[in-house]
Amino acid sequence: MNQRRKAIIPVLSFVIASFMSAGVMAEDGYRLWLRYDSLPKQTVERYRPHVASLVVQGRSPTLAAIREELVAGLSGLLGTKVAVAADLDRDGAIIVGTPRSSPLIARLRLDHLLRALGPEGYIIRSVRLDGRRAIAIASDGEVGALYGAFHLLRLMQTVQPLDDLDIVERPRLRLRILNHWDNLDGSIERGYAGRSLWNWSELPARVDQRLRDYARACASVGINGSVLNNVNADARILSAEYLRKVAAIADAFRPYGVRVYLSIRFSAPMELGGLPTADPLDPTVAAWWRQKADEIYSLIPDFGGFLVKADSEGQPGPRTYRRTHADGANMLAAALAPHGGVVMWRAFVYDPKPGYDRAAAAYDSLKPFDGKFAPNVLLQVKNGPIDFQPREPFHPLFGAMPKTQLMPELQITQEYLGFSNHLVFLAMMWREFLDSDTYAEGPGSTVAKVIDGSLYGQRLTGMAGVANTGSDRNWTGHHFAQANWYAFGRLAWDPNLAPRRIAEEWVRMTFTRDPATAERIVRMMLESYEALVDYMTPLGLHHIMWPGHHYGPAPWWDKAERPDWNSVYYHRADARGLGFDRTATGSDAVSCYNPPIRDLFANIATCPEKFLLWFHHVPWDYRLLSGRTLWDELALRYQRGVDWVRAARKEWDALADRIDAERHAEVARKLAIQERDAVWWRDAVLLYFQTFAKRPLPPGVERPAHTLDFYMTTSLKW
Ligand code: BDP
Repeated sequence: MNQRRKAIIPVLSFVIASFMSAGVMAEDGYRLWLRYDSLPKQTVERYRPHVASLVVQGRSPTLAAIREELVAGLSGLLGTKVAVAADLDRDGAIIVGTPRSSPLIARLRLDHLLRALGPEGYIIRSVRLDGRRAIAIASDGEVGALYGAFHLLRLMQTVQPLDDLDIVERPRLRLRILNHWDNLDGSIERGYAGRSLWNWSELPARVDQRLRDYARACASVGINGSVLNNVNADARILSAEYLRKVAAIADAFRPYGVRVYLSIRFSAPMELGGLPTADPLDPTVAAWWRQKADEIYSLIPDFGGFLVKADSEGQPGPRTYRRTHADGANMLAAALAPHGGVVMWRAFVYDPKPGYDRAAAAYDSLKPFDGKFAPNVLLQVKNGPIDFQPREPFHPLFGAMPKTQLMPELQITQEYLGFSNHLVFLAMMWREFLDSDTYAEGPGSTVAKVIDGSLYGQRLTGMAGVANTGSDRNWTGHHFAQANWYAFGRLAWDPNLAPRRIAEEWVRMTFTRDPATAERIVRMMLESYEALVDYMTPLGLHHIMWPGHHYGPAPWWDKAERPDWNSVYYHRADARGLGFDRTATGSDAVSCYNPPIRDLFANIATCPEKFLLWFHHVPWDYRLLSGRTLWDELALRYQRGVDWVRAARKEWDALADRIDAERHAEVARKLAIQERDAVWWRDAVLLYFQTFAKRPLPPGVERPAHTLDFYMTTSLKW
């Protein structure tokens, strides 16, 4: 090294060190919502008597993780290193553990209550032991204690009081799982935040530190499972070589209570095992899967199970052998059952038949199997009947399979919602879905009650979210997309949570503790979903995006080999009007729903306007609730969406001095793209539908910048 470089290094490290000590950290979003920057002085003074020391008795990887998180969190938030003690030696300790790991917790005699809450539930309570005050975080399981530790940190991060705590929590759903559509080559199907987090070529020798941070983030919101690979699965994931890599990931996740699962390829016995068939009823096939399961569990004793996309979009499945979904799922379930694993069988199946409507396809294929699946099978059903559109009515299967363990699949990654360019808070969409009344057992049979076991008492419950994470430094591409990962975890823990509460927590933990600023950001988030629907697919429009990549509009698309892969199949625009008639005069897919919601949807006068064009072919001059014609209302909705994005940009700009410059600028750049895209959607879609409606744009709607021809030949760039 030359002299000059030698001299520069100490200077540089001094500069970096002083930056760090001044609290100027790179605001690149890496820390997610787990930011432990020091609280205001007054708050610290208020908290200090409650959190003077930390006592985590016992030894285990999870207990070590708890200790580490609380030391980092408390020290950061309070601005001084927290004292770690072996016993309760002063007032104001935090004691954490299970009755087995911690003699102090055992002395609280909470065993009965803790057992009822299960190994993931917890109690946070202000207690007295030997006359000393303490906050106890107690659970029947160490992972539950970890969840409790994150809860306490969240209280502090969001500046909640710590006096007289009495919090009792348990997850409403058992499996709270991220689905990663990651390929073995490191690419991610529908991923918009860089490459896969799993570096298969380095594994198992090297396990990236980032995997631990991923597991921490998951645990902090109660996510307890991760399907590592794409549902369009590569059989090699089950090879001995890859299973060793998977085991290394499982080892990294284990302290945080995150179990690994794998997507399997149904024909793997042929591709990997060299068998002549993958027929689920062939004994050699079943034996191959049993042996494979044994091999997996010998490496990963707490392996979660399989996720299966079969007989869907070209993926192999039981149909080749004239076997049913139940035959396929139950054969796999039998292989996993001795080890306690589960099968998540996807309901995303839609084989074209003459006169068929894709919105009824999965219902028709799967409803007949209600009650036919093995006890360790869950049927994983997308929230809506088509495919993760900006807005869909709930999937009718949620009201039709009382004897099946239904597990919703939500899409956190924004395949159809502007990738990682658009700010949209998805908790609003998920709330609408979970609150939908299926009327399966009369009024009040909401999706939330169907899936959490309260309606039918299923033993196994769960929720899956297609992850939006990747190798980008900020994990999700857009800083605000982190909120959707957060919201998914919170809703999987408690499907009854209000989006406002989730947004408030997240904003305070992530961007600012200033209540007025937080409120402004929260409001933006809460409005963002409806705005996106306005500028993409208002009034029940769906599947009108550019084919393949799905970014930007292409309502004119009619070139795909399958009719139901074309936009024109879904909107059915003609001289008379717009929309898909799914009533008795059309496909009658509405009959998949239970009365009275079926009749409500089927009647154009009572159908909620947000689903109008989903269920009805509506004349251009039909009057909506606003008194305006369909055409005018449609045009004004698109304009309203654009107006919102413009207002959001102004609002964000006005917050410049309240958010760190780095994240502020990055979000501002994304909002500029969002405005460009919203304008583009409005112009392209309205110009195209105008060729049918033959009516002028109503006053208040801006004229498009280009001709229809331009939009039809130009794909929007992301
Ligand atoms: C669609 C995606 C496709 C997925 C498929 C699925 O476009 O990439 O493979 O869903 O869920 O939304 O299987």
